[in-house]
Amino acid sequence: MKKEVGEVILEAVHGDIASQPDMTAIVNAANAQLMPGGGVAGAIHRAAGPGLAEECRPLAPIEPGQAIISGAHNLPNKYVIHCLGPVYGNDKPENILLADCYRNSLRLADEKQIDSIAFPAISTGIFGYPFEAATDITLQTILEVIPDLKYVRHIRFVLFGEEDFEVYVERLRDIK
Ligand code: AR6
Repeated sequence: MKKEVGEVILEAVHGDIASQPDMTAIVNAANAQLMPGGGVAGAIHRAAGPGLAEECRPLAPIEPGQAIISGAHNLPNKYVIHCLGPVYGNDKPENILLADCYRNSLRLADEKQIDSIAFPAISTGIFGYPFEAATDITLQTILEVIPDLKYVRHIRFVLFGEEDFEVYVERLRDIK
């Protein structure tokens, strides 16, 4: 499912964030220590190999809402942007911190002249953010940032669950 917004293509796919070979950058739903974990972080570090954790170690810890960039090691991409989402019910205000994740990741990508970037649904797994509320914040933030982007022209959302994918399809369809 693709939607054009100005000069940018928004796309939702059902799949694995670590298997997006046509994207210049992928985003990691990281932990503060930037170490391998479960979910997205586990999949990314497994596919990247131990060099990714080694490169990230001196950049940790990061704060909720912050984004940093590294190489992609054995992944088929050029960069990984690591973002720490808020833990729902704990890191507050969680809607602002989640919006910061997407805003800071996109700004960093644009600074690096990255043309294409794939996001997972940050904070909606182990960190417990309700999926539909997180999706609304994500898309609202991205629509706010799009007019400022000079290089990013393709933003993909990679959803692991079929139902999660359907939520994105519906929300993208609703964008005027
Ligand atoms: N590709 C795309 N999406 C995925 C994948 C995958 N391979 N695996 C899970 N998801 P999570 P968080 C979905 O838990 O909530 C880690 O252990 C998943 O269904 O990866 O930000 C870190 O080390 C959910 O919708 O990230 C942190 O400690 C979404 O991706 C903590 O979990 C995010 O799930 C971060 O928690």
